[in-house]
Amino acid sequence: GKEKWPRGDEKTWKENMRALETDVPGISRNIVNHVQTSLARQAYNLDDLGAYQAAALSVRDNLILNWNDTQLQYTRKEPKRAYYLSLEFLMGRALDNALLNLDLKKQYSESTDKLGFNMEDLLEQERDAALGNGGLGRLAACYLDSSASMELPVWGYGLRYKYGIFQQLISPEGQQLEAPDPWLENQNPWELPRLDVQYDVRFYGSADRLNDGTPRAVWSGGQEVVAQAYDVMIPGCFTKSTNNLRLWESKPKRGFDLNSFNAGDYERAVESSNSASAITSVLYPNDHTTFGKELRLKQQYFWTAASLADMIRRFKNIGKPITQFPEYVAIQLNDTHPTMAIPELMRILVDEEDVPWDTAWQITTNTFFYTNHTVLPEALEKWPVPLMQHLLPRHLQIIYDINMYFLQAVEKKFPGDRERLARMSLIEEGFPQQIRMAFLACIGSRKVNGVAELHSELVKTTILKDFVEFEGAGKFSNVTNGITPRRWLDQCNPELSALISKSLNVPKQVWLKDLFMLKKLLPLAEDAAFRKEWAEIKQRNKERLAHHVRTTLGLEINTNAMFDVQIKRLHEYKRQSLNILGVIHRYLTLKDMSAEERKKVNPRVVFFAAKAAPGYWIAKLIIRLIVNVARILNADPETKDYLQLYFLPDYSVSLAEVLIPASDISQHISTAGTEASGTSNMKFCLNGGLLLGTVDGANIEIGEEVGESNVFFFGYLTPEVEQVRYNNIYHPRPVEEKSPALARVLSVVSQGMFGDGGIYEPFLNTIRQGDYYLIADDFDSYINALKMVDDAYLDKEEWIKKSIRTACTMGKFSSDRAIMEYAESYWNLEPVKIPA
Ligand code: BZD
Repeated sequence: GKEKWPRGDEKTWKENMRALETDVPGISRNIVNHVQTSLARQAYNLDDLGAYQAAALSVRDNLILNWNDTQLQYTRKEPKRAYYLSLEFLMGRALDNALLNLDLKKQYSESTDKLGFNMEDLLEQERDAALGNGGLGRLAACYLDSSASMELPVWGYGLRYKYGIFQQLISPEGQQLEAPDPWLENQNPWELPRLDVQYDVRFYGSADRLNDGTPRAVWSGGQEVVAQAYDVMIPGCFTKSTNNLRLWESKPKRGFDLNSFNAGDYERAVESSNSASAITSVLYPNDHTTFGKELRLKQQYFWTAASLADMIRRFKNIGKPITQFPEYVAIQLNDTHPTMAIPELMRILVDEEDVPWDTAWQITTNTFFYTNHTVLPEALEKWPVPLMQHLLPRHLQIIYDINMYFLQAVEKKFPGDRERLARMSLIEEGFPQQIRMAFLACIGSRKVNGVAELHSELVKTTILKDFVEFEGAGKFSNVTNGITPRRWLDQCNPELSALISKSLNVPKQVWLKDLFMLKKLLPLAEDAAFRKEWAEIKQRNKERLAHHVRTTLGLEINTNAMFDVQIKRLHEYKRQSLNILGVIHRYLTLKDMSAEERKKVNPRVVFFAAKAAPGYWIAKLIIRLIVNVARILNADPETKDYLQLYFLPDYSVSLAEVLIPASDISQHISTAGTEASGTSNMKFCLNGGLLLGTVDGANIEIGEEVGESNVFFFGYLTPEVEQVRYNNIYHPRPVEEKSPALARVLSVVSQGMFGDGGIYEPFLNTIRQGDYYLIADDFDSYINALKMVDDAYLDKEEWIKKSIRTACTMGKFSSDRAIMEYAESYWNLEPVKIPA
């Protein structure tokens, strides 16, 4: 039957409801309207920033209309929903992406043109939303894009940090300095505050078991803060589907400390308001380690508690019994950061909903899914028991209870195996005792996955081996990461996208959502005219990058050289060190040559961009070395035409969008077995850059797709690494013996070729002693691979063929494929069509 209009005069409502503005006159009217009213400005005083803001607000209007229709449809249809819990969403800029997804790019350029502005310039006005550290946060952003594009009812939940990842500055000596990133300063047109969506979140206090024959307890006292929702609209590509990313901000509770006010202690009361706001003030800039910090645990609990309260409220609106929760809700845990959601759901079910323990555990373990992103032992999250006891006393009780029942079950399956119990306990013995979050996430989830084939195997055979033996292998599987081809091809490389559409003879609407179609272009690798167009686009992308570096840094880059790029967080395991030592080796080799010999060398420009965690001293030292090597190389008249080196400061999503399409070769050279997947490797290849890498993470699957002859692999393999490490400790050999070439490089560094050699000693010593990341062991193999790259580049036509073959076999790495795997094999989610 026809639904009744909820209130007032239906005709008056309907006549006045706005439709999407999709033609140039309508768009112009809307932009001017925002200039006049939302911004209170005029044509006379409008600058690029103002014009960007007005354009963004007008785009937002369209997003809101689609968002409203989407959410209404979800409410009506009551589909199962999935929630992606991530402490990080590294979104980058929104305007260009929204225009592409709404298919309004052309119209907006025309309109802004008419209003006297250049769209490209306006896009540059937007600050990156940089609420993430690296791959993990960017993956979350790609998955939101794909969820909306695949019309899946998925929401993201995260924190609205006032400060995103720090801005990186490089001092004249090459020291990394960190400045805050006040990204909200010029207002953020992409978020909607939801003043009606707020939850109280408790900390501290005490937990008293009722001991009335139920498992219930009462948690009271302590401090309460308010979680306030901000919504960010996530447009799908060429669909009305527009999902939501809900970010929480912490605020003091109104009338928060009446006692202090009444006692006339105004200052103390205001202080406690500061402590409430502090929870969401800053993103922790450490990837792979931030343990033991109380504020970090506060962030984690604040966010999971608010998100769960919101989900449960929404679930209750459909009026189903709580036991059906897992039939309507799936929650994906992005690493262990949201693991407190597991005891929190138990607390809600047991203490507030009066559900028996076993039923509650069943509901919980059918709701959660856990994605692991690292097997590095030092990166596994643990929280001190005393801290948990202090901050979240009820949750500690629940974790103890979960552990008790769990260990009872283990004991039953493996009677008398005390060592196994100690290994598998959620509580690690020590001073202090620590809670092992990966174990809690594992036993509290329905499925556990790694992010590439090799990594998922390593999860099963190393950190969670005992759990596979206990629960069976069926719970553990793989979903290889993916990237969105919208941002990472169409947006960042519009010319290549246009060439693909032209050559496939289909609009991009089709192939951008079915990336396997690129395979059809493979035969064109044999077509000289196509190759020429392909190569010209790469060349223009290189010039665009050179232009960017010229205007931002004032440096002049040789665009006739091979562009060799390594951009990622700075980490010993990612081995930027291997790359810079290789660059020094190349420099020494050039210096050894005669001027005549040098003329035969292929010129190369090496780019680095990387942020180091502020407290990661060795990582910062490696940056310092890169910067100082660059200074010497770029000024050496004998070699600078053949080898240039640049460290581009403040790596970000928008810098990646300029660098990636310009690369001829990119480096993904982690010690085998350490990089869970990597995702920029996929982005480079999709843009026709070749890959130089170790047999690690998703490199392996990229190799399988593009074929061995189109990638450059080197180095020890994962199964060999353990033995090499053992030998490095128990049967050490000097660097001179392992690699004379490397020994020479180390000696010129330590003798001061790049300034004060002494300061690099601590870094050099990590290679001389222990060499945990196998720098010396892999060096010769690496240099050999670089030589193969040089040789291959000499045959220009063959190189272009490799480039075409690489890009056209990247179908598997679309995040659309990845998100559909999650939807189908984990969440049991169906797409929801949004009617026009
Ligand atoms: O996750 C990365 C892995 O290192 C990559 O191999 C992988 O491709 C991506 C996506 O799966 N991990 C991170 O980026 N991790 C973090 O940024 C992080 C942040 C905070 C705390 C711990 C880790």
